[in-house]
Amino acid sequence: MPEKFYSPQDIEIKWQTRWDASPELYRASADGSSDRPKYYVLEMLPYPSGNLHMGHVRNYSIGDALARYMWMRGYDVLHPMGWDSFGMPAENAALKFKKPPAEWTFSNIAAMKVQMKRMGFSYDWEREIATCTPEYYRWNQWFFLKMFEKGLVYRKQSKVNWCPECMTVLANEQVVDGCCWRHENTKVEMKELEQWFVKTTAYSDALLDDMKQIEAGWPERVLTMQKNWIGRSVGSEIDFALAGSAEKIRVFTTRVDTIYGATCVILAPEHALTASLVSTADQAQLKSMIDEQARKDPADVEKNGFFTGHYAVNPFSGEQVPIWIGNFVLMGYGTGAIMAVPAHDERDFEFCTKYGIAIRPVVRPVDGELVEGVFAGYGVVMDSGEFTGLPSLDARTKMNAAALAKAFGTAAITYRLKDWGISRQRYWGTPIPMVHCPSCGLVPVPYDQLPVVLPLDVDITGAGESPLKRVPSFVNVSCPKCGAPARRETDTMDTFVDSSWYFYRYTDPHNTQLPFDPAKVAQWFPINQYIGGVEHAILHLIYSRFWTKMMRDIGLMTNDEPVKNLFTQGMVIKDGVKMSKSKGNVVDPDEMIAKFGADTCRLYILFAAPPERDLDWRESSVEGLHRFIARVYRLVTRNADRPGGDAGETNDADRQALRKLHQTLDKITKDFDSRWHFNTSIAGLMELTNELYLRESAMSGAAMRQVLPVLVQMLSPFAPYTCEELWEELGLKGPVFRQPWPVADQELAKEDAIDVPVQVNGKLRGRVRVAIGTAKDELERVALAEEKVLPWIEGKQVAKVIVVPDKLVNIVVK
Ligand code: ANZ
Ligand code: ZN
Ligand code: ZN
Repeated sequence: MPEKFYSPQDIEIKWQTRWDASPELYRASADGSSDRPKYYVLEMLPYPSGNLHMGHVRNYSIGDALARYMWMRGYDVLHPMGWDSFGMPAENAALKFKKPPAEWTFSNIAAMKVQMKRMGFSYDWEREIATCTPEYYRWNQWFFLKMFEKGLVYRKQSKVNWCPECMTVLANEQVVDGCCWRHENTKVEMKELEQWFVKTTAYSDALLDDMKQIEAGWPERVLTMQKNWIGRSVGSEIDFALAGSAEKIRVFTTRVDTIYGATCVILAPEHALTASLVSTADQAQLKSMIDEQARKDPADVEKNGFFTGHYAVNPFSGEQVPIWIGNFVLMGYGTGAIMAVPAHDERDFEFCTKYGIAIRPVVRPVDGELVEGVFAGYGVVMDSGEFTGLPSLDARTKMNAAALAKAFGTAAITYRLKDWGISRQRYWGTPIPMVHCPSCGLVPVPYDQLPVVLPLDVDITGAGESPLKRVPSFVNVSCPKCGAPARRETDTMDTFVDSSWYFYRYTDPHNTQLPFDPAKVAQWFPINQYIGGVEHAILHLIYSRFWTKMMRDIGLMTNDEPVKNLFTQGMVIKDGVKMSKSKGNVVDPDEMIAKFGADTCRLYILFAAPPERDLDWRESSVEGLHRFIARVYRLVTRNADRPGGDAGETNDADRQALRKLHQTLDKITKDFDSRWHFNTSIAGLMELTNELYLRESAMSGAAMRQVLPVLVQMLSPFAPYTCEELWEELGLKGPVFRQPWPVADQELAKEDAIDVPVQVNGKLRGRVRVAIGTAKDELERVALAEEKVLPWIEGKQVAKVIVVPDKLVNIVVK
């Protein structure tokens, strides 16, 4: 058969039409009847902005290659996709284009779904979910009620960003340099509102301890980030009495062993006692400190503070120390009050030096004298009453015991992790299912009244506390308890709620009785492989882990962790910066598809860098990949109907080709099973193709018919369209990605010749190619005659030749 011209558009449209007509191709067994082992591969679901960007394409090309490979390896593969479709951009778009957020969102979803299908991603679209549909978000509400019953959600006063010009609450992303995103010169104010919180801190220890279960499958860097985010600190809480009063100030310290060196107590500006201790003259200063703390990262601000005029009593020494207010002490951590020990803590040192507060060392290094400056390590305690002479850690234990015995303190653990504020004063999100009744107070919406449906006819003006507040039909309800006129909660949920459990819903997306059937989750969880960007290392992945533990504790599952293996892919970079709309350097996947086809696009994105590394986009290499796949196409089509003959009669070209084939197969199988260096997998396929071009005419038809299907199958996870077409050209029954993955024949893969390095006096001077197992004296003879080696031994006396067969020749000359 003459070779065919590679026309990706025709091929891809043809197969896409066929795949669309047979959705069962990509369907995992719904009822667990399949006897294949289960494999759940998941990519992070996108926000439907309207366009796939190359970051998505990369994420999904990696996942799709894996999913197709796992099908071929004999698994029942769950590979779903959905839309993280609540959130602010829809409201911004509504303001800009005067289009309802729902309409904008659903048309974006439709457009992106077309793009995803065009890319040839093998999703089971019957499991598709969109988090902005009542069918989905009713379960957010259901979980909210369950957590409310368990005391895992509660209300408290908390601050929000408020633009006095817009008269609206701003999300953190809408605050630019302390000003409103729409009013460059309007300073954002902080406003106290009652808000809903989820008690993530109830699981602080579980979130840390269960890392053991996932440590083998998660990047270490992500685990470290989570560990720091949770920030468990072991220490003590100690009460300092307020001199001349019954009031006590409780401080948190990790270094109680330094307490005899405490030379002042510092309160956070928002500490409960501050207001009463600060003189009228200093109230203004206090207020500006509070404002600044709300807006700026304390790490970026110079330390400052002032003396209150009051004193606190060190319970160990009885000493009176001044009480200060300090901007680097945070109310949200520990107790909001510290004892400052400037001799042993850098931050305290900076503060006390600035204000001339005494510095008194009380710990010295175990083997040495104290030197100038701060000594922050553990050591031996000195000048500390009965504790003098103890090593730091012993002193800590004894001091904790003493504090407990005398009832002025205790050992204590504190965490950096805070409860999760989920209230948003926005429209496009899940309504919080609560009602405020003037006589009953807070009343949860009964389960049988879920979902609380988000009204669609809402005027988005960008003003007011929340758009929902202006929808009377939504706000005015009768109390579910007493029937009296009541007011519906208008806060909606943070969109991170939606993404905290979506992957469970994929196992049972149409369930109307429960978020999912626990039996189905038991079949598929934990997720075998989750793939996404490292920017989700903390929030999304901590919330998901929290949500799993919460769901486990209400009896929906037995697994402690949602994700067994996590893979974080690198960014897509162009001209030195991240490819993004705001940088104006995006390459549009649609344009690439139109020019080269989806297969080339997928091949390029997997070839250009190992998946975990950043990928530097280069247009010229895209063409290289396109030439490669066209080469494969021509090779296969022109050899597809070469007469077979007996497989037995192999010639030398056959042997060379088969060797390369099985070496490549071995390599690609290993790449999939270990580190996913698809770039080298694809490079291997290029080498194999070159080899086949070289041997083509000498090869037997039988060998060719052995080689081509395997080549096509190996390429198919990366370039599914072209490979499906070639499979058909070869007269084989498809689909190619449901064929069993071939097994590399190690015998055929074995090299029969080998390169042996030749050294002269221990320095590498050349190599010789010999048959494997060449005898010592023959190897020595060849090495001594090697052209590159000759100049180094000519005119010298060969004293000795050391020969290690197949490995090395070392010639010693004098
Ligand atoms: C006295 C002391 C002496 C401290 C010393 C450290 C070294 P980590 O390890 O990060 O948990 N601290 C406590 N509460 C604070 C707050 N609300 N705002 C700012 N700083 C606070 O840090 C614990 C240490 O941070 C505590 O131990 C306290 O300073 C400070 F040689 O107490 B330490
Ligand atoms: Zn504004
Ligand atoms: Zn009531």
